[in-house]
Formats: sequence, C-alpha cells, structure tokens
Amino acid sequence: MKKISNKFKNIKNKIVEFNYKEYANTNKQFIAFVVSNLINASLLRFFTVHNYFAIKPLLADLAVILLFGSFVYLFKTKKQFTYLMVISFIFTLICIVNSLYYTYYMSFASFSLIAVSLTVVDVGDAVIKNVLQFKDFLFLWQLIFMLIYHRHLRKIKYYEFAGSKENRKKRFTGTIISGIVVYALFFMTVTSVEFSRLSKQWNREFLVTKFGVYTYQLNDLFKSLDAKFNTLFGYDNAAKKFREYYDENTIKLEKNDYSGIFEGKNIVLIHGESIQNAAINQSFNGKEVTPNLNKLKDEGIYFNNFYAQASSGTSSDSEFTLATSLYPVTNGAVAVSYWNREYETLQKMLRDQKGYNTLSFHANNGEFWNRNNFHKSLGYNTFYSKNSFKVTEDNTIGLGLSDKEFFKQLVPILKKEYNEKGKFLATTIMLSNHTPFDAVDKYGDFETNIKEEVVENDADGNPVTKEVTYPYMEGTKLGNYFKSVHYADSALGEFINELDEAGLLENTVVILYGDHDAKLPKSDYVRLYNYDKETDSVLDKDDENYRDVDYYDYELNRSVPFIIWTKDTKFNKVISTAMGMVDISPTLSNMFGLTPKYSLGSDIMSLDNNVVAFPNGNWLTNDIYYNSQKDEYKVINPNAIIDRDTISKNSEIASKKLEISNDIILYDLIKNENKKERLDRVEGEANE
Ligand code: GP9
Ligand code: MN
Repeated sequence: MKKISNKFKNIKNKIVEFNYKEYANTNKQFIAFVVSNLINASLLRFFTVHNYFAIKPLLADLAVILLFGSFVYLFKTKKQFTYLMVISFIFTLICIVNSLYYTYYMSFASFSLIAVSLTVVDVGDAVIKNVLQFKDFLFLWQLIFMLIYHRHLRKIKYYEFAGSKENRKKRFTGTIISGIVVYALFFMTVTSVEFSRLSKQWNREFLVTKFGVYTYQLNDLFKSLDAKFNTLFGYDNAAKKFREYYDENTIKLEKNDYSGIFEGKNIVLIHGESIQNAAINQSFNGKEVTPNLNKLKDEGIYFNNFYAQASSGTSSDSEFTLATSLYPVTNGAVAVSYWNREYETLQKMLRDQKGYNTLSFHANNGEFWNRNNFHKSLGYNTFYSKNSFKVTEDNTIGLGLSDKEFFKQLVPILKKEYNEKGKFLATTIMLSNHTPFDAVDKYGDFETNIKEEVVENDADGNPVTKEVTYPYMEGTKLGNYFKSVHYADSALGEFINELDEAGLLENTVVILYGDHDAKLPKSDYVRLYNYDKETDSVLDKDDENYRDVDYYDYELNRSVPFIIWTKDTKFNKVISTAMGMVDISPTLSNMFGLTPKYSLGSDIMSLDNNVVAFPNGNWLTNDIYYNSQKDEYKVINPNAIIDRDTISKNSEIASKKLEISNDIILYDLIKNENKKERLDRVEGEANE
C-alpha cells in the first residue's frame, strides 16, 4: 500500500515539477498538430451532431491524436513535419468524408460501406451539386495552417534547437503514455449502454456524439477488418459441412390444414418493437394493457410459446432471422457486417415467385442498422424510411416519429402502392415502445397502480365508500413499460381501423411479431408478482406466497407474441408448441405456397415439439429450458420424461444449426454453392 502511495507521489511530483515552458518551447509543431486536429474533430461534431463542447468526445479525440502523434518522435527532426502532415491529412480526410456523408445520409461513414456509398451517390455530378458544401472545405484550414506554421518555424530556426536524439525517445514514451492515460480516463466515463453500442456499431450518430469521430472510425475499421478476416480461412470445410447438412435435412413442407390457405393474399407484417407476452397477459384495475392485441390474438392464430432469437443485432437480427430462417451471426450483426451476402428470403420468394410488391416502412433514420442497404438485400423493392414521413417535435416519442403518426402516414403510401402495383408484402417497423420507456407523459393515461374501494365510517358513524390507491408498479421501469406497450397497442388498434377504412384489410393477412424482449430488471418482476400493498413493498422471501424469479423464469418471460390475423376468418386458435423466429419463414412459406431450400427452422403447424436454439447455445422445447453454459436445465412440463440422451441430442441439433447458419453467413455459402452447382451442371451437360 505504502509503495503504491509513494509511486503516486512520485508521479504527482513529476507532473508538478515538469518544465511546461521548456516543453512548449521545444514542441511547438506537435502542439500545433494536436490542437488543430482537435479543433477539426470538434468542428465536425459542430456541423453534424452539434455537441462540440462535450468533454467526453474531446477526451477521446485527444487520446487518439496523442497516440498517433507520439510516433513523430521516432523520426529525425527533419522528417517530423512529413509524418505530422501524413497523419493530419488522414485526420482531415476523415472529417471531410464524414461531413459529406452526414449531409447525404444523416449518419457517419463506414469502411464496410464505402463501395456501396460510392454506387448509391452518383459520384461526380451528384456530389458536387447536392452534397459538397462550403463547410466541407473548412477542414482544410488545418493542413494549410500546418504548412504555414512549418515555414514560420523554419524561418525562426526553431528546428535547429528543438530536440536531441535522447530527448526524442523520452518524448515518445511520455506522449504515448499521456495518450494511454487520457484514453483510460475517457473509458472510465463510458457507460455500459455506450460500450454495448460501440460493439454493435449500428447507431453511428450516437457513437460520434459520445466517442468522437476518430475513435468511431478506428472502431469501424476494426469491425470491418474483423468481418474480412473471419472469412479468409476454412471455406472448404464449411462448404462440405453445408452440403452434408442439406443432403441429410432436405426441406420438405408437409401438407397440413394450413398449407396454401393464404396463397395470393396481401401481407401486413408488423414488427412490434420490444413487445413481450408478459404485457399481453397483464391488466391493472380491470384494464388490459393490450386490449387491441388481445382481440387480434383471440380471433386469430396466437403462438403463445414464441421466442425471438436475436443477438447483439437486436431489431435487425430479428428482421434477418424472420426473412431468412437463419440465426444471427455469432460476432457483430448481419445488418452491419454481412448484409451484402446472398440470402434466401421470404421477401424474395414472394416477390420473385409470386409477384408480390415488397415494401418496408420505418420512420427512423434509414442508416440505422444499415437498413438502406440491408433491406434491399433482404428483397424489399422499396424501403420507406424517415425521409418519407413528416416528423415534427410534436409527433415524436423517444427515438423518433410516434407509432400512431407512423401508421397514419404510411396507410396512404401503402394504398398508392397497392393501386399502382397490386399484391403486396408490407413490413412496418414500430418504434415508440423502445427502451428506456421514459416518455410517460406521451403514452396517454394508463395507470399501473392498485385502486380499491373501502368502506369507512364518517364522523357520524355512517358508512362511506372511499377509493384507496396503492402505488404498485407506478414509477418502476416495468410499470413505465406497460404504459408504453399500452400506447403501442392503441396505435395498433388505430392502424387496423385505418387499414380497414382504406380498404386494405380485404384479402390481407396481418402478422405481428415481438422483435425481442425489453430487457426489464428482474427486481421489477419480483415486485409485480410479490407486491404487498399494506407495506408498499415486496413480500419477504420466506413468505409462503412469495414467488421467486430465477434465471429460467426470466428467460421464459422473454417470450414475445406472434399472431396471424385476418379480418374475415376467425381462427380462435392458440398454438403452444415452442417456437422461434427461425420458424416463421417455413411456417408462412407453407401457408403462402412457397418452398424454401435453406430454412433452418420448421413449419410449426406440422410439429408437436420443437428445439428452439438461442444464439448463446441455450435451447428450449415444450418440456425443458436448457442452459448450455451451466449444463443445467429447468423442467417446464412436469409430465415429461427427461433423459441425458434427449438432452445431448437436442444440444447437438442446436449447435449444428447455429454452426451451419454462421458458416452460410460468413462464407456466403448460398451464393457460392449455388454458383458451384450451376457450373457443375453446365460442365456435366457439356461432357455428355
Ligand atoms: C432502430 C430501431 C431500434 O431504428 O429499430 O432498434 P433496436 O435498438 O431495437 O435494435
Ligand atoms: Mn428492436
């Protein structure tokens, strides 16, 4: 302990005793380099996300500049200027490219998207006329300034006395250590949400706001390289396993009562942001959280044992898995890193084999989750994003346009598409019910308390009825979540009415899925199940009525709704077979008369039991939930006979599917193997 405190004292003394004046006098060029690049980075944030005074990105920018700049001291004084100019040029280029990119896309540039950005923006004319602005040239001041300053320093013979060889080594170590310390200080302020977003890399605006442009771009570079490196080796082995798997598991959709029942019908596919079954089954003071969804689920086909299989790509993973019947990639998100592979999708099958007009709608920035590119690759003809909607301060909730406005504005667009192009698949991605669920004043009136009538005697001894309110879930995150879902549900109710009024419900199937759970705190569920109104607190664990929420309860509670509903046919059907997002595409394929070749899920209408594999290796059947990390499980069906053999067989099925899926994504196997098959066929025919 004493040793450490002495060390700190030493460092403190060094900092106090450091000769700043001498440092400043002999490092003029380096200081100019640091400050000018820092100004450029702030300028970029000023022109784009407007948080140029924020200390966090400033610290991060400073750290990167110091780290890259420190290597200048490894060069002789004469060469130092060249090195600083090269680094300055790269930094300035990053600022200019991002400034341009932001004007066009309202987001920041990514290495993995360079090729596609260049094709989307018609380089040349379009850039000069529509994108390039005066502000983009402003960043060049840094290079000009460095040049002028260098001349000035040469004139005053600064280089002749600034730095001996010994000094340079010391300066290098000192600067690189300073860079590391500043970075460490910065990372100490980074929250877990910020870290998680850095690893996902989907909301690039957020990243530049919090991490500064240089850290963002470095992270982006590593992520893009990672995706490339992952596929350098192992193709042959992966392709062999892929062929073997599909030889043994050729997909045959059996004929059942639901085969082809919806053939030729329009599809409105609703992506229910963060809607969990936990909300669907909930009511407060006799009022249901989701009256509209309840009507849909009661009249339609309700899959009440359905799970999203999303990983770090959250929303986009569910969009991907639903479309392809493949699992999310193990590292990163398909939407960001592997969107440009060839996939077999429900959208493409409906479009290319059945003549559907495939459309998607999301009133958020089209760059989020790279949907501008990703949705094309999934097989959507048109993606209507934020630009197609009128978004004002008044009609915004949380991340963007409120769901009610979103639906209201999209119906006329859909109507027009239908009139012009006929039969459609329209995916509508909701937004308002997104974490952190704190826009409570915008959700409307829905109370999550307990209200009771009690009879008391008044002063004259006459009985009077009074209403007593117990806070219950008010003010908790879960309580706010219920309010938010209630809002989303009422938006859905309005949407159904608007579709009906526009005549779009005739011959249409409405399909809704929850995209993933809402990551709510376990302690809030404990309160929900164990509230003691007398004490306004949670029951004691020893209380006989106490209901525990263990790991498995929490995992099972992450179940989300999947509902198929039509206006005219009342199905009144509940399917309780364990089911995952991968099963949607084969299930719908059978209903719409399609035959996919590469689905890793199953048509749930032909199954009694199923293995639902999660990206972390856990799996679920009707009988048990299996935790693969701990090799433990919880029995769900008390009548089931669980044996070790079944467990290892199911674990094998789950891991095999995850492996094949990952290989398809990384090695672009559908494209490459299809191509190979075609070539082999042509060669075979030529030899005959
Ligand atoms: C982003 C929205 C939310 O546009 O879809 O995505 P999520 O955070 O749920 O992945
Ligand atoms: Mn989502």
